[in-house]
Amino acid sequence: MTQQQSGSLATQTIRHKPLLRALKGEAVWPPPVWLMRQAGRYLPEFRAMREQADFLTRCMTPEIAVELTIQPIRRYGMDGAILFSDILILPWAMGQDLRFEEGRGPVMTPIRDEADLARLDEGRVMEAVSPVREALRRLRVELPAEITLLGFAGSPFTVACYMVEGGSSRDFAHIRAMMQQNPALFDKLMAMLTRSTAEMLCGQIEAGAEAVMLFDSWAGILPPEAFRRYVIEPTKQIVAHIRARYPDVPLIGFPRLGGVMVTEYAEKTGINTLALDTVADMAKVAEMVPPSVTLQGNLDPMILLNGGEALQEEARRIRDSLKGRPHVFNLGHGVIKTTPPEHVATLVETIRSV
Ligand code: 1CP
Repeated sequence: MTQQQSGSLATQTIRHKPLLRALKGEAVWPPPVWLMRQAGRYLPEFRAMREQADFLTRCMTPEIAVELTIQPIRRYGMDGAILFSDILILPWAMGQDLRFEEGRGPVMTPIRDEADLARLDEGRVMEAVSPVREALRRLRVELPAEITLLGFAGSPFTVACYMVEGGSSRDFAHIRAMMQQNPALFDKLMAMLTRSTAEMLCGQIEAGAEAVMLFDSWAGILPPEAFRRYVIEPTKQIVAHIRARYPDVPLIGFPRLGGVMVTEYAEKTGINTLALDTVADMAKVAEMVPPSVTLQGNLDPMILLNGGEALQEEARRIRDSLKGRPHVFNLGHGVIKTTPPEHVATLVETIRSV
């Protein structure tokens, strides 16, 4: 299908897609809802599939990735389906090894010097992620028309954190050292990630993603100047690259724990939607960013886990505080794996009963 054709198809169906409308800047009421990590271990049907294949196999087998993407939609009918995949698929596609260990999370051989960097190959990315595009193509066929299909990637800085640390980290000692002691090497890695992230996201859009999200989960560890250089600047480049090819596809940015820097991020990067973490006062941020920017967020995942009256009250408070403003209801971070599944049903019902 050409871009022209998919564009006109999108205009025909957009009326029925509340999430896509909100991401494009319309104040839809009640706000559409989806949740970060809505596919995950809190769902018994997800745990059942988990025994069949390891994490990478699940991401790279279209049948499985499609099923895991659809599971939460089947149960709760969220307005958005986020592709089941991971931000670390990109470094894996470049040739860095990756495995997920129980209790430890992702484990990779770290990138620390020129020789490590030279072993990575941007040229293999598109071929390596072709099963992801196949999953998106199948999802566009299988999902009900009113549900918006979301693609995603990690932002270059957050992906670089995992690549340089070799997995999760508490103090990010190695990446901080590289930024200060070998900025030329770090810049090279960031440039490589910026290019390939933009390309990979264009590939996801071409395969059927109707909007894409950039997860910058560790943006908040940087001081302001570094935040401008390693978070705002690469995001701006990725947005420009995608927008030149797909001007109508909305882009969501999530500069987690970015504090007051999020307003500058919203103004300078060109993203359509600013996703906010739990600590952000959504109504205050709404006063500080242009009214055309949609806000996404930001219920505390702990409140969802604990449930009860407090869950309904807090969900309504956030929803009502943004009435009249383009808003997508979400959490401030991912669903916690011990969350009772019925709390998610309560949340979706609460948001929709007005
Ligand atoms: O089977 C399992 O238990 C593996 C757990 C798991 C899952 C379900 C991982 C490993 N990744 C995922 C899926 C995933 N990851 C999605 C799928 C769609 C959905 O949201 O339902 C998405 C969007 C991500 C994004 C992701 N992966 C982020 C950004 C968002 C965030 O949580 O901050 C990050 C940082 C990762 C890295 C990662 N992958 C997996 C783990 C356990 C981690 C985090 C490690 C850490 O805390 O440092």
